[in-house]
Amino acid sequence: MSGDLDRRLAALGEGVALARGRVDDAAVARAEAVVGRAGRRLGLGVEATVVALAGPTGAGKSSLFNALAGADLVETGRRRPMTSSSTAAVWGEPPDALLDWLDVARRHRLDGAGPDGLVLLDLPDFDSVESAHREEVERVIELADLLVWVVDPQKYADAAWHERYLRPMAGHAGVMEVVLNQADLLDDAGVAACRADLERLLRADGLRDLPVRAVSARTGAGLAELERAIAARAAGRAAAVERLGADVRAAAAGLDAGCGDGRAGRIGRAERERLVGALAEAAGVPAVVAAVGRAHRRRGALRTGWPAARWVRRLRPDPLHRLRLPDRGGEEAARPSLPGPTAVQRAGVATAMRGLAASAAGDLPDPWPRLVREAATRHEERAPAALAETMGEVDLRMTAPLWWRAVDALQLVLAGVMLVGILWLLGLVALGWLRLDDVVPTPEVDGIAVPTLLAVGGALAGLLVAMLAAAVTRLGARRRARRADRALRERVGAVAEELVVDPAQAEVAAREQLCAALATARAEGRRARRGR
Ligand SMILES: Nc1nc2c(ncn2[C@@H]2O[C@H](COP(=O)(O)OP(=O)(O)OP(=O)(O)O)[C@@H](O)[C@H]2O)c(=O)[nH]1
Ligand SMILES: [Mg+2]
Repeated sequence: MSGDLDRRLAALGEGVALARGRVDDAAVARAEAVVGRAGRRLGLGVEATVVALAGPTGAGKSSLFNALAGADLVETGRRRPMTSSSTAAVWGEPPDALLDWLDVARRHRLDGAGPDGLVLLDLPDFDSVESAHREEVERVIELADLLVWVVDPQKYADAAWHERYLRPMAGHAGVMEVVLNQADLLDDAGVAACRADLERLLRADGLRDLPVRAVSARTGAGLAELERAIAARAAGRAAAVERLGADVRAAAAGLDAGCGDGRAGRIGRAERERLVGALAEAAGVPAVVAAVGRAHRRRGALRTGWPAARWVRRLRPDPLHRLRLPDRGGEEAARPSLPGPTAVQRAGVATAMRGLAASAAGDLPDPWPRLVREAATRHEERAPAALAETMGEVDLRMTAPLWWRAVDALQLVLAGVMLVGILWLLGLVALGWLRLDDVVPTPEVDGIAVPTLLAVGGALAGLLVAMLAAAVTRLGARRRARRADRALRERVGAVAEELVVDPAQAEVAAREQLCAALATARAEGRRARRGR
């Protein structure tokens, strides 16, 4: 039985860890206290049974305590309040450590026959003018294995008792006894009416199946039954486990945040793509892609363009270098200088993140839609800039195509041809000036002078080759831009997965784990199995 409790306690501990920051802090603290307290109590041995007599002042707790102990151990009387600190009556040999844990200074060891390992506690009143009394009562009723509430015909309807103690412990009916003392003051009909009324009030408090025992500490009526009931609990050696079980169930119920109904949704392709698109825009992917295309065209022109006009291209900087993006990417890449996201782009990212979170949360109940959204949008502010910073790590594969080299060589040859033609023509001009042009005949082809042919032909051929190469380079630039776009978006996708999708899904998974842990802690699994 305690093995089962161990399992439930472990589940509650897991639930506490999962609930922290997600569920109401006070409930988490309460559950954590239960885990700690239960660990201590189990460590002290469940063989002993701690029974506390609690109730309003003058109900007769101390009188009942003495009657059950069979000796006048504590003072009783008309002074209100009478008892100011707790007293223990101890039967058999409960561990000293347990008594130390209960922190009850006054202890009486009883030699007479009685349930072995029973610790009976007389408490001060809970409705005292003395706040110290109330604190002591609250401290001890957390620790006791069985709570015996002692009331009298005047005080059984006390609002403080019902509201402050009974209602919050509605799940603890199994570890409580309710005693209507001073029954000798009423006739039989009065006792019956009182009991019926109190039982009705208890039901209204949520404490079902909790019978009221009418007793009289003065005449001894009903005491034997009460004694037997307490002895039976002590002999069963299950009171501690039952009490802790009730505590664990109540604590688990306190942590239960929307475990009842509703199903999580699924993050579809469309939401992912919308997010990647929005992040890519905000991180400046289109600017990089455009720069890739332009850089390729510029570099192609520098290698394959008409040599005489290449210098014009050199005047403008390389578009990729201007963004401080490396050609091949790498971890050590410098921070690119991309423009930050615009307000519209930021809004786009926020909307996409929220949309994705809503899909992930599906129709989960509160507080999960909010928790999933918070998880998905945790990096909303930082994500675009963080992404932009890593753009340099993406390999843009900006290698020069081999054919550029061949065209470059061809252009050099053609430029050489043109140059030879020009020099030749200049030579002819010089000869003409020296009037030596008739000495050296100028060769001709189809009536056109060879030097002219060389100069003009070389120039025209160079221009033609440059134009053809530019057309092919343009196609290449388009392909490279597409490729870069894919690579960059892949990176954006990975980051989106890491910063948005995974946290959102982790939140949904946390709910599943929390709800499973709480179901185990509440022993619902066991009940369900039994029901099958
Ligand atoms: N008639 C009658 N009087 C009782 C009974 N039990 C206790 N009394 C009297 O009620 C008064 C209060 O009894 P206590 O036992 O001191 O009450 P208590 O609940 O311990 O009170 P506090 O210590 O102040 O919380 C005493 O005068 C008792 O003699 C009973 O069953 N019948
Ligand atoms: Mg008393």
